[in-house]
Amino acid sequence: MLHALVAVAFWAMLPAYVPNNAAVLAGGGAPIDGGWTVNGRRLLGDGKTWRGTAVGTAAGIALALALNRAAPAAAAATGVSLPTFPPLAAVGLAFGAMVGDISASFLKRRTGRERGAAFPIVDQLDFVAGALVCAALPEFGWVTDTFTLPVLGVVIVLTPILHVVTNGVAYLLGLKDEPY
Ligand code: CTP
Ligand code: MG
Ligand code: K
Repeated sequence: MLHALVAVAFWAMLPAYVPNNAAVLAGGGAPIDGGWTVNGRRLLGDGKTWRGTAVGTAAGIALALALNRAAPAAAAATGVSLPTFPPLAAVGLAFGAMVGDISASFLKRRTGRERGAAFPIVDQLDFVAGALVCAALPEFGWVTDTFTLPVLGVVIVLTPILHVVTNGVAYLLGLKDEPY
């Protein structure tokens, strides 16, 4: 029972998890805010780039399409009914994860946090909120069918743990400047 919930939660959120990690690998180049400041603080900061956002979104969409192909075999192997991603849900999850992360940077700058500063809980769940909202806009029924309350509960508990572990590993590998 719990293993099925965890499997569905992880599977359904994967297209939203991967964009952040792909953005870290691809990041660099022109910042989205073009250096703009508001009240002396950057609108978003140098950590949110066009390239990171584009590559992150593309990676999430590509992963969703790969999961769609793998779903029958994965379901047979695990005995768990795993969801497939309608195209607009795939785009919403991947792009929404980036939008959530970018929105958090906007909030960080407005609250005086410099680029790279930690913002506990927001750092760990911003992309979940962005992904679910942006997937629900075009595919509301799919989101409510897939992310039932128990699945959503697992997502909210599991995501911060995964986030801390993957970012810690990326930091140790020298891919990321901070371990969060
Ligand atoms: N990145 C990017 N574009 C994005 C998101 C991330 O290029 N849309 C890259 C940047 O190189 C960024 C790194 O991934 O520095 C780590 O991402 P993150 O921790 O989200 O950014 P921070 O540098 O910590 O900046 P912020 O304080 O605004 O979150
Ligand atoms: Mg950071
Ligand atoms: K972040």
